Amino acid sequence: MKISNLCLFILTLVTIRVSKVNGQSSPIVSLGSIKQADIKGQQVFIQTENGFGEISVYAPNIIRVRLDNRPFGKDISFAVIAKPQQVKVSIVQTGTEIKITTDSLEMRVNKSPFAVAVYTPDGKLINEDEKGLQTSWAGEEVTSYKKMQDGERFIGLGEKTGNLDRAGSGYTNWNSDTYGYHTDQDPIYSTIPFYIGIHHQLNYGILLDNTFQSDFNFGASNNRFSSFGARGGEMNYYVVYNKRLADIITSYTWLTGRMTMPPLWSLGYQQNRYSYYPEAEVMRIAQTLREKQIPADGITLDIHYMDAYKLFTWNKSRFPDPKGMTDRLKKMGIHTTVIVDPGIKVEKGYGAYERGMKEDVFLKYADGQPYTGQVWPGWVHFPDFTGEKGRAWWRNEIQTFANDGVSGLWNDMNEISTWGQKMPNNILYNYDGKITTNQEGRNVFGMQMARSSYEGMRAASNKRPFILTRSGYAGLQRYTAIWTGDNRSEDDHMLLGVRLMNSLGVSGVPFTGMDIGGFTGGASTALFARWMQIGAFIPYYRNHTAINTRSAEPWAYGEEVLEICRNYISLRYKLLPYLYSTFYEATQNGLPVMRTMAIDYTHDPRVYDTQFQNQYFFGKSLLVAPFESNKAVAKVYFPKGTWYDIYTGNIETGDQDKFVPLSLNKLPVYVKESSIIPMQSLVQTTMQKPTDTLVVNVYKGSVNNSFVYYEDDGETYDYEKGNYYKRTISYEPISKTISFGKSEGTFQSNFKKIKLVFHGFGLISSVKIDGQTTAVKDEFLSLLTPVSKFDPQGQSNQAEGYYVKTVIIESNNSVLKVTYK
Ligand code: NBV
Repeated sequence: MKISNLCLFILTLVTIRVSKVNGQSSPIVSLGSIKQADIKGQQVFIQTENGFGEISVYAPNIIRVRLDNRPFGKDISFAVIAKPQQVKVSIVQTGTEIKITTDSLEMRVNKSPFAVAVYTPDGKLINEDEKGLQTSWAGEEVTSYKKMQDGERFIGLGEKTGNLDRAGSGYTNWNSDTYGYHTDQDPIYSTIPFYIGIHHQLNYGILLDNTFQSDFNFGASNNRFSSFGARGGEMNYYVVYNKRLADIITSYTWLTGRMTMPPLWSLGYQQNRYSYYPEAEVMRIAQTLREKQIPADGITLDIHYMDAYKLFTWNKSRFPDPKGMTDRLKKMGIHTTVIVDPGIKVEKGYGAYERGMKEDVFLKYADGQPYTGQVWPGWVHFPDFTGEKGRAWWRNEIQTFANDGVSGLWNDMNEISTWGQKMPNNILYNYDGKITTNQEGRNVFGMQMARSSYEGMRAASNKRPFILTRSGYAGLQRYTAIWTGDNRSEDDHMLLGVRLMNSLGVSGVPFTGMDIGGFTGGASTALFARWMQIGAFIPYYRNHTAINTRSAEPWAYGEEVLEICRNYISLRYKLLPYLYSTFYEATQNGLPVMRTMAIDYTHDPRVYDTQFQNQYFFGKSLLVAPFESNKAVAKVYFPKGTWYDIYTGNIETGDQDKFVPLSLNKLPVYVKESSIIPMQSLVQTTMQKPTDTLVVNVYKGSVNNSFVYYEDDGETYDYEKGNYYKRTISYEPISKTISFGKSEGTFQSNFKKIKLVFHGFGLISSVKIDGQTTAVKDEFLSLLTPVSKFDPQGQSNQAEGYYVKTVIIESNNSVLKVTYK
């Protein structure tokens, strides 16, 4: 007998033994062996002893595996929007296996028993079924078991607590309202069943596209496998392989879609609390922001704006003239976002209830009675967002907000949250025509509510809406930003929030936020200051706190903290050109705005060290090191390369960690060598025009770099028709050149001049712009105004900063070449 046949024989024996335990048949049912496999184009249709398989090549580096122990049902996905590409693929079948080979990977499907393994084109193992376990069913629950590779790490899975590296942990996806959750609580609000495995200098992604309650095990309580499974439905997963981790995110967001450009105002500072009312209070907050020179772009109204919590109504004694108020706020440069909850009060004569009943849009039981649960308004029904009828109804209802001048919708309580938190499973969901139960519908409800909000607001005008959600499912980034719910005013929560957002980032969601300052409890002065600083470096910068907690506006903690807040909010506004371009990048390749160091330094073990795991990049250049507010000193890890302290210009050499002193005045932020960071002059709102000079900071380095600078009107969808301004800025240290590519698009840039700022270049004797020598100036650069109280060195009012060389360039739209000596 040939060795391979002998192996097969032994393997078959093992399989038989697995399905028999002590001579009795096992309750674990696997697919068994392949009986028939038909190759059709890029697909293989399989019949096994106990079920069915369908393997489809979606792209050279993406393969979908669909398995069931009964004939496949309707193929519906709320996550995946990509259609299989035409791919050059060879599919070869022998007596023992089916080999699917593309330019980027090879999948080998073992016939007896059915098992899959994925390899790189040069034969390195990426991922394989755990022999003897493969995919199996325990009752309705289906699970795929993958061999745990030596030293394998796991990141992603969206909004999940715990460490960056999830090895040794297990997680469940079941969207839940978890007020004041613990830092290791699971599940919380949102489901993204996508993770990235990392081992042996390789990385791959797996998306389990199944909306039932799902479970992921990365070696929790076992040393044999990592597994993913769901408590019903098909095994339906996508394997993604790219050499670079960043490209896996790009591939994943090719499958599940990317965000569209956010309104520029939504990147400005947002002031929030549960709840600001009446109108006079809202206006007082807005005026105070302006008086105290705290740049801001948004105010958010929580549930008290409604009449008895009835959706689509205003409490007229608190808000007699909503349109007038939103207009007045807009004149001050402030946009209004209102909270929307999905529960519609059951009350005769209440318009939304009457219309919803008439149009039959509410979730119901099998006997046709609408499901009734209890939330803020009392007993309510819930629109079924998983069906087109429910979504269309909502799109229409929310027009009232657009008419009232509301710019953003904040989708809350959409897990679905009900008092008691135990929705019965016999509630039916439309699920795009499939009709299913709460078991399959729940996890996708929140995302579909946010989708309806987005589509409704988009239909209302050509203005980009801001949509925020608490609950979601894979692909939510197409419609909405997400925030991490009811966190606590504690140091651990601040840092957990950073990890939650970093994890959402590698799971395809760039627009994320957390309640700055903490929702429950009250932050200490130090914690509040630190949190407000970190907030300047997260995608959605919103301060929020619960009802009956202490005030948490930037001025609520005294003069020094106010100055710290002003410093960092102002810095955020100056960084807007960099941030907006980073968001543009997210729309193009799905890369997040907030990036765990694992994206760029995937195979550096120190990135996963729990003392460094919270460090992250804001965009591609800024390394942020967040620490507890009570620490006086902490270790920062500098990955390979050279790093600049953003405040002092001091150089740190990478590939080592270093103790740095901490002060409440300053958040440690470093700039990666060769970075290009466009900035602008300070404005108090994004509705105010900055000066006409774009400040382009270049940090000396040893590697080539480029930055895609992007600008548009910041508020409409005209950019989709080409009305944008885009140019690539490149830096080449060897030839000592900084060049500005030809601009693309029809939009006229707001900036007529470029101020080029050289950081770390030492003496520059001459700079030429397109061959013409130009004047070089020395300038003292200081990012923060001094706040004396928290300065440990007592250096009081000395502004921290350093000298840089600058040149002014008259900008035009054609190629510009700057050389320096
Ligand atoms: O609408 C009130 C709150 C809101 O402020 C918070 O941000 C949400 O996460 N909402 C939850 C309802 C319940 C709060 C206990």
